Amino acid sequence: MTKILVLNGPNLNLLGQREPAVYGSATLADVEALCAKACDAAGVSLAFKQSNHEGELVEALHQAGRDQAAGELLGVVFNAGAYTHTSVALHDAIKGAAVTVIELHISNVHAREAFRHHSYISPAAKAVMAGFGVQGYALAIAGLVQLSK
Ligand code: CA2
Repeated sequence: MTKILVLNGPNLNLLGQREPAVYGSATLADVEALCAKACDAAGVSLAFKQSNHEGELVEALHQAGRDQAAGELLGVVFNAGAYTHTSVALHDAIKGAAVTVIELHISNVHAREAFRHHSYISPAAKAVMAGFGVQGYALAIAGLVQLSK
């Protein structure tokens, strides 16, 4: 069975604990459960990771590129958190690993502060989703499966 990696960046481990008006009340464990359900429905398996460290996210993208090249992975649903707006390293990792990435944001970053309007991930991503709340993860999984058909 092919796999999808859902990869989450810094501070997303705090989901459900603060800022419910922006990010909702679901925890990261709730997000993992909804991703598992979406993957089950699509007939793919789920790998789910979160890291607060840029280098660990780079390593995860490199491994995802190797897994995709081996035919074991469809791609990555990636919420890079605040590194979205700062990280040339993550941009380069996606390009360098030649991995299919769906960029995902829980909130509509374009309706928020100006510093959230620029993404280093978008030019390297296959598709971009923002503003659907945590249900966006399920939509992105379904979209990634569609793209791979
Ligand atoms: O909307 C998104 O998914 C973001 O990627 C979330 C990032 C933010 O920096 C991006 O601009 C948009 C922040 C994730 C931190 O999440 C928290 C959740 C609860 C409490 C504090 C932070």
